[in-house]
Amino acid sequence: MANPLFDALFAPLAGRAGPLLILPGGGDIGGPAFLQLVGQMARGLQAAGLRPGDRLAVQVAKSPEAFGLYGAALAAGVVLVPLNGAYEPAEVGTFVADAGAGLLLVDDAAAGTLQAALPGTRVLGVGDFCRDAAGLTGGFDPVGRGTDDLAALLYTSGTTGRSKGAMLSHGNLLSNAQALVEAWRFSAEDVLLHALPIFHTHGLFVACNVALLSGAAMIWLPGFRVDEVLRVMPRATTMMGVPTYYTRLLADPGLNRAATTHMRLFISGSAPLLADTHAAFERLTGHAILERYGMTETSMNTSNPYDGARRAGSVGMPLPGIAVRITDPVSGAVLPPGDAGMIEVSGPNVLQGYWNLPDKTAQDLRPDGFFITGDLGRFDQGGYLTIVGRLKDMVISGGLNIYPKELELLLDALPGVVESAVIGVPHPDLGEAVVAVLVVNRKPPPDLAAITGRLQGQVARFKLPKAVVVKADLPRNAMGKVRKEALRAEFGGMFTTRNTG
Ligand code: MLC
Ligand code: AMP
Repeated sequence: MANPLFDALFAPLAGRAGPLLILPGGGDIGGPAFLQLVGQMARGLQAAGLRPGDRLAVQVAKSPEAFGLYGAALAAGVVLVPLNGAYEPAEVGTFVADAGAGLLLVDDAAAGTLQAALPGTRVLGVGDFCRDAAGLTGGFDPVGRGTDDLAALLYTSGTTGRSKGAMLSHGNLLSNAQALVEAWRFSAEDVLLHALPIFHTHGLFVACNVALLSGAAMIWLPGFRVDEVLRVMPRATTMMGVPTYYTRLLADPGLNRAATTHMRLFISGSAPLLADTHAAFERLTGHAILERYGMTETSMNTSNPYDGARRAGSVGMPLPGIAVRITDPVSGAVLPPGDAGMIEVSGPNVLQGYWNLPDKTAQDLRPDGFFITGDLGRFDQGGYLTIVGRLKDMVISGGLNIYPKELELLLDALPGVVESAVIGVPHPDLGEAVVAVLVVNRKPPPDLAAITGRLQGQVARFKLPKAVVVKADLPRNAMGKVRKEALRAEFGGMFTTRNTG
């Protein structure tokens, strides 16, 4: 029976001669062995009672098994809900409940804590799950799926503080992988240095899908450590990363032309790559980083060209089969090249909608199929898109999105806090860092040093403010809305001027 993503990405592993995963400690996992693992885990999902269309939530550290669960979910027709390992149990609980997940797989060490925190959810340690699955007998035939069937539900928080599950179909993910393999010239000769986490679009769908579809191998690092990345780079041909990866590499004396001679392509995305970073990387290594633009809801939308100028500060042109237009954020009228406005995207990559949120879906997806990204951009006459800002109130820190509203709701509830505004300010390592601006009650004022601690346990640690400052009141416009741009102007230099001044 047909199963579009499984057939395109995983089934060909049966005939793969070379390695699929190259492990940093030594040893490889070949295609047939990995496919066998995927089949076992698919049987395990069925044995656990999951049926096609059911949701499987996964909060598991990056490992071959964690990756195998993606293939297993596809084979069993189950919708994968990958979760950031940094999420606290309360956050995990929100996602699992919203998705109606029939099973939550977690690291073995976390199973007890999570089961206690989420009594209504079935929680299993991934090690136990794999052991049980390995004991099951019989083969596994992938269940039939159609192009419009859901493959994954990826949660993004929202500007209202409420999380939204982006429904991604087989057709969404497959079409994007095909476009990227073509645009970036991936082939079975490639070895992708994979240091990204696999609970987001970038590490899972961009990186893994492209490698699987093209037959490329992946050097499978558990995370991004500069020394480790430089150690394995001579075996790689390509790397994908968020801008922080490139600024950290640049800060290391080990990055030079010799270290990158074996590489044919460096790709950056998920956050703006500073033109300075692009230029410094090219000066030092001779490689022009290829910047692309995408998001959870749409996978990748635009890319700088493989051949032709990779322009610093631009995210390139629409990928094959994808249309991008710029509209007036108020009237929705389509704007001509040169004008800045809302970036809207349509194509086979655009999500099916938000899980259980028909109103939000209708708000973000126009009747003609264009998705309103919340990003502001401008096309130049040559067809290159530049992102000039964001209309959505969101901070991107080290490639991870943080929604101010979620933190503001928690901060406002703290004793002594009258109101708060959370902003992102430039940060040399993370691109943007979260700063909490508070208006406090003077009797008695809260202990600022303890504020961040008060949020611990409620939200993932990467979301915690890197600084907390106090103001007598918050600047507001005539409508009463907090003028965050004024706060960003006031506090914008707090991390970047320290080293230069
Ligand atoms: C970790 N920390 C962060 C952080 N990552 N703080 C802010 N922003 C981040 N991104 C904090 C931790 O909470 C911890 O704090 C401390 O830093 C050290 O944690 P760590 O895990 O050792 O950090 P490190 O390994 O250095 O991680 C930084 C990073 C990582 C940049 C390598 O965040 C990363 O891999 N980012 C990539 C995210 C990504 O894949 N994004 C793609 C999304 S998809 P404490 O207080 O506990 O000590 C998408 C669509 C698209 O956006 O277009 O691709
Ligand atoms: P996410 O919701 O995690 O998928 O994040 C998607 C958002 O990341 C986009 O809407 C953009 O705001 C941002 N983004 C992704 N790639 C780039 C890029 N190359 N330059 C600037 N912003 C980017």
